Amino acid sequence: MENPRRGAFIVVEGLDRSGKTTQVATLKSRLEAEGISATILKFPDRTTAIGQMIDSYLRSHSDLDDRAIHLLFSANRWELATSIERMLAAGTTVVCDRYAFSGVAFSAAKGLSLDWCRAPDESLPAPDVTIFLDITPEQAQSRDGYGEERYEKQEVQRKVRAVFGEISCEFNEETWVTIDAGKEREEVGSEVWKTVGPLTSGLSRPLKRLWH
Ligand code: NYM
Repeated sequence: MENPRRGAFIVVEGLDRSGKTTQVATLKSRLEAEGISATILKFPDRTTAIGQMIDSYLRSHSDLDDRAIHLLFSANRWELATSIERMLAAGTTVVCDRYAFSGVAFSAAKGLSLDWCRAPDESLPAPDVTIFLDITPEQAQSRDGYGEERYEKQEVQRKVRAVFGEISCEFNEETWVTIDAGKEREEVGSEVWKTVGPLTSGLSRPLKRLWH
């Protein structure tokens, strides 16, 4: 029988090297320790054919027009939209490492308009909460691995952070939670759990759509 309460859709966003991947993995373990079925998704999903084009672009093995790569990032989310909905309906909590907000922030930081950037993601499943791991570009730069991929430059990250700030204004404090990710990993983890804990009993309200 289908679970009457759906799983929660949780998105974790942030600048490059803000600790998203670590926090997403910690969150999944915590959810499972509580007996909650949880799946991690990561965007870009570099395993699909579209994802491989994105991967090549991010590693600077290929060049693409700014609008073309933006649309590929969005298409990469659309390829997984139906499976996200199915997992949520089956009662699984979906934790997503980056989503459409990264899509808008990184492309708008290049000078594309916010409206143009938002359009291709319109009607994707909307997260129940977005956790923004906030870090300064200076803190990010001091972390391991920084600078390996396209966009990992302070001036780009500064612009991206500013666009994330603009996007956050459209949400209330229940749907967009900013956490200082410059703190110790464990402290960030407990703040993440404070946000996610109340959603773990499942939700009966319907899933919303971007950007409504
Ligand atoms: N990125 C990610 C975008 O430019 N648009 C998007 O829609 C998404 C999901 O790709 N610099 C950028 C942000 C990151 C890079 O990095 C992916 P990572 O380390 O795989 O999260």
